[in-house]
Amino acid sequence: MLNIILSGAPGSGKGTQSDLLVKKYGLQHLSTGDVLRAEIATGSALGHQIDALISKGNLVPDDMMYGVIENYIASLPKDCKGTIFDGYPRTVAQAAALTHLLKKYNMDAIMIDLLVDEQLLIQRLIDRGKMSGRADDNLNTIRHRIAVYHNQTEPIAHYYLHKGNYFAVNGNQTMADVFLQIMRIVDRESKK
Ligand code: B4P
Repeated sequence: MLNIILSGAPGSGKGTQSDLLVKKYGLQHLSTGDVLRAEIATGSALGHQIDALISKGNLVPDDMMYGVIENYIASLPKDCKGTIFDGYPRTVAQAAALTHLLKKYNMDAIMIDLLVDEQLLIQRLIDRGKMSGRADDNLNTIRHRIAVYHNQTEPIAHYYLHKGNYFAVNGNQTMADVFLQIMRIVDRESKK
């Protein structure tokens, strides 16, 4: 079993590469962004709280995310080939929580970090915003999300580097070329 944390700045291609990984390797896929947007769509009180944070480009609190991940891991099928954690963890506290939860089931995860130049991130998200209508895909919010990423998410690279589970990928290339790099890592690591 191989669990993969797909990390990177907003617009780095986490969702895009997750879809390719699911098709190629038959892995489960948890996108915390999708889970949060689904809660917003229900119109619940919790959804309103989440919307207020996401639409300004802020992260949802760690304790709120913990419940989502705990329930997800507990509900994984016994014959699961592994999970792609797309956009989780986004803070060092979330990384420590994930290690703890996976350990309960004798599991671990590798981190694949999609590294993309800032100008390209901004361009991709502005382009996506024209189609998706996502409230957080506008220039001011994108800039704030990138700042939040540098402050809160980037430090998790050191956490996984220290654990010996960190792999960087050049995410500036085409979707297919980024996927080739990821496949090389997954094929090698899944044999260990
Ligand atoms: P997410 O839904 O995770 O999304 P994202 O970071 O905006 O984008 P992603 O990296 O998936 O980019 P995509 O593939 O779509 O997060 C949204 C928000 O939810 C966060 O800001 C936060 O508020 C909240 N949240 C989520 N998880 C959380 C957590 N754990 N804790 C707290 N809060 C949390 O790619 C973007 C665009 O680029 C697409 O249009 C795609 O087609 C294009 N693209 C991708 N790869 C490309 C390539 N190689 N070349 C050209 N274009 C490419």
